[in-house]
Amino acid sequence: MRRATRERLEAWMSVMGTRWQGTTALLFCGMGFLSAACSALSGLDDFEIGSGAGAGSVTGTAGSGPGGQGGAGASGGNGGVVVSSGGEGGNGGHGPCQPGTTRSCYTGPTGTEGVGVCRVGVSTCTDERTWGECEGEITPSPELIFNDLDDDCGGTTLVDGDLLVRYLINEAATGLGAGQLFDSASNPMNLALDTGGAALFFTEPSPGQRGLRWPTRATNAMAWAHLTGGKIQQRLGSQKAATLEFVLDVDGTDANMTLFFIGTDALDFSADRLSVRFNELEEPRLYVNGSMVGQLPINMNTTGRSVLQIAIDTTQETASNRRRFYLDGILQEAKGTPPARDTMFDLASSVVFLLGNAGQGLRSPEATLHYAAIYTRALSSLELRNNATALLANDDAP
Ligand SMILES: [Ca+2]
Ligand SMILES: [Ca+2]
Ligand SMILES: [Ca+2]
Repeated sequence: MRRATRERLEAWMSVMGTRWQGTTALLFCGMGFLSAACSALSGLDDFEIGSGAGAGSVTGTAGSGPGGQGGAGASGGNGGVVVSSGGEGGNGGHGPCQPGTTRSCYTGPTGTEGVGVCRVGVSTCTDERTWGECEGEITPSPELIFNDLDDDCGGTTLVDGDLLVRYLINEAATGLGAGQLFDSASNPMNLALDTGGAALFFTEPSPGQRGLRWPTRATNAMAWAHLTGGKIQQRLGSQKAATLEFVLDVDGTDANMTLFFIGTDALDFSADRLSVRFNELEEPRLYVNGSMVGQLPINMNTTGRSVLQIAIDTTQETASNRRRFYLDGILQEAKGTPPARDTMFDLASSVVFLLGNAGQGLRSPEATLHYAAIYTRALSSLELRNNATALLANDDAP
């Protein structure tokens, strides 16, 4: 590659009637032409250019790219002699190295090293002056193992990949605490607390089980945020799959009392685009684009603190698989007509996201919400069971 570049440049210069000379070439480079070729020339003879090397120049610094920074500060000399001093290549690069030397390395996604089970490894410089395999590293693996370890290295023993929002609801043991719910997913969307006249407060019935308590039914207390342009609209809008995950303890609901609401009008529960609300039998129902598409035929007033998970994937051929309801990690037979195949979440005009509800008739349930999360895909049964096991043990720091 390097040879070919040089040959091409020599041929071009020959055509131009110019004898190849380093100085000329470097001046030429200094004019900013053919920067990639110049970068290659600046590394003549002594150095391999990193696979991610970018533009260089006679006075410039090394190219940077996916291969990290491979320094190549160059000074021109007569007769085409180019003296370069190269820096050490970054992670993933193939810059020059001193045979036998070692460095730490990591090939997993940025930000996962040192998190959970993930560890950096060691790479040794080979006789060919390139960095060898990264030995001993541990990179993320699917979070499927019921082992109390963070296998996918996202910070919890839960599935951390494809997470959209996660509210651990551990901000305080009592009272109102920070006054908001913090989203622990990336690019956080925190929720403001509207107490609806003090009808909302933090509680901690047991260690590791902090939650937000609605002490009476039919209030307008809620945690909420504007959606417009935010990550929920961006990553869930027009998609066909998601997982909704809650830890909750329901004490009383009336028809249409709302646990979870994404919709166009906070004051109207029927303006929902994606929501979970209860029927008069205290059974949770899933609504997509304003239609009821699934119902868990279990009175949640009888189940105590529970993990409720709803996995949605409208691409599934089998209708019942387009929404799966799980209670404490166990798949349940659901009622209601599943969504039509390939239904997409219509969030184009959605404006608010609520936990609890300020809607018609003041429709927050009497309940404690310990945890809420959204994923951007339908988690597998194994993943849901893994999460439920962890959340039942601790919904504050799973
Ligand atoms: Ca694990
Ligand atoms: Ca994890
Ligand atoms: Ca909690």
